[in-house]
Amino acid sequence: VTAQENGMWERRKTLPAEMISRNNFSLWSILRKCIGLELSKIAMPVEFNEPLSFLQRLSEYMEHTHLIHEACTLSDSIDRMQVVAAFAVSAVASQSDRTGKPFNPLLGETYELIREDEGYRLVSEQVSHHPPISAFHAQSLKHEFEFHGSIYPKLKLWGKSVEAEPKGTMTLELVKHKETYTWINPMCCVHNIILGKLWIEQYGTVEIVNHSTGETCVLHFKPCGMFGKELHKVEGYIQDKNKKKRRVIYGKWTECIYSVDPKVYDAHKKDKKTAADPKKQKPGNYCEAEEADEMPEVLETVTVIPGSALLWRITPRPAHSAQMYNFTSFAMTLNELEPSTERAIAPTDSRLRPDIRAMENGDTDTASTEKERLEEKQRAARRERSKDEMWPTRWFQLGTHPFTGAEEWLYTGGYFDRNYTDCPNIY
Ligand code: CLR
Repeated sequence: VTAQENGMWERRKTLPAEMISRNNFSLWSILRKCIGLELSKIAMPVEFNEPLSFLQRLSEYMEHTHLIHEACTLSDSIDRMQVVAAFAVSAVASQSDRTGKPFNPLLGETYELIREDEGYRLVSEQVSHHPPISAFHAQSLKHEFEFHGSIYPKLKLWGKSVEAEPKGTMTLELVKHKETYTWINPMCCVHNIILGKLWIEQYGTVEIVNHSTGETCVLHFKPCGMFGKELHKVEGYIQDKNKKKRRVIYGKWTECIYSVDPKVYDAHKKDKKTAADPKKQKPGNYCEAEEADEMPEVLETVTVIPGSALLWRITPRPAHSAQMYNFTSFAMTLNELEPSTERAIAPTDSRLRPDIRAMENGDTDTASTEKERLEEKQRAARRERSKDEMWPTRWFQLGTHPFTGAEEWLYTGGYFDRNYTDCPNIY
């Protein structure tokens, strides 16, 4: 008896079609004409896309929600912080090797994600077109946590690479502990847009603040550096409100995250320093300007310091991932339309976008014409609105973040009441 016959429905494990090779397209021939332009305004052939909307790609922050549930069960706030730190790292882990460009969401587009098995539901909305801003709000089904924020991906073309700064604050509230944590995600860089193989790097300092206790966690996402030694590494520490270091956090955002006592960490470092021979380092990946910046070979996995606790380990990608935009199993499911009839999604949901659907089915021509049609429809609607008329967002409103004091898109509620009569017609 299959799951279907059993009345049980299983999420799909694969996409309907394999991806189409990009070999015939030179990215640089398109981008060279666009130096200095804002990348979000550049019309790229659909061959460079992946069959997801940016709203769906952002939902991938939720893949490791079990960590939030785990944090909720811990009674010590430092213990909670270390699991929240693991969650913050895990949230960007699916970005590795994901060099497909998600579809720009249309203004007013929404995306919902209900995961009863993981105990949460999420809704997101494209609240601004220029600049592009996506707001999301996730809540646990049992009111244990809320996780929300907005992202304005600010893109810069830097010669051989595209740098994306994810502007926007992530806020995690643990209801039972009356705690609010905030942080800003690391930078994301796509290398080798002129020649060579595209690859993704994330770097920068992420500071997680527990506003209720004053405890912080500083995480350094290391740039790969000249010898590739630091590739994908994340290192940092948790300190209490008196600035005393309480835990060292280390690992790789592509693999795993550990926590260890600072004294144990320092002792281990000292031992290693006397043992290491600097002459053994090979200058492997120093590049001339006209060469590609190959991704350094992953030399070693994370060296575990005895006494460390494993906080998180990545879920391996499925075998067919390479033919499917390097999607994780989680990403494979995001554009699936659930057969259940009682779940009437909003008419603005990303799953109903015909261009993304066509691309998912391997029909690039339809994807391309539909994408153009939708974008033209959006421009026509723009012209209809008078100049000073603000776009009426439906589920989020601009307000003040109660902890950071900054301007923030806040969920106004009610999406799951499923009254969609006044939703805009964007498809
Ligand atoms: C990374 C995780 C951050 C939020 C974020 C913002 C911008 C995104 C980036 C993520 C992933 C990579 C991204 C980028 C915008 C454009 C870029 C999707 C999700 C793609 C890969 C650029 C492709 C274009 C090239 C083919 C030129 O928290």
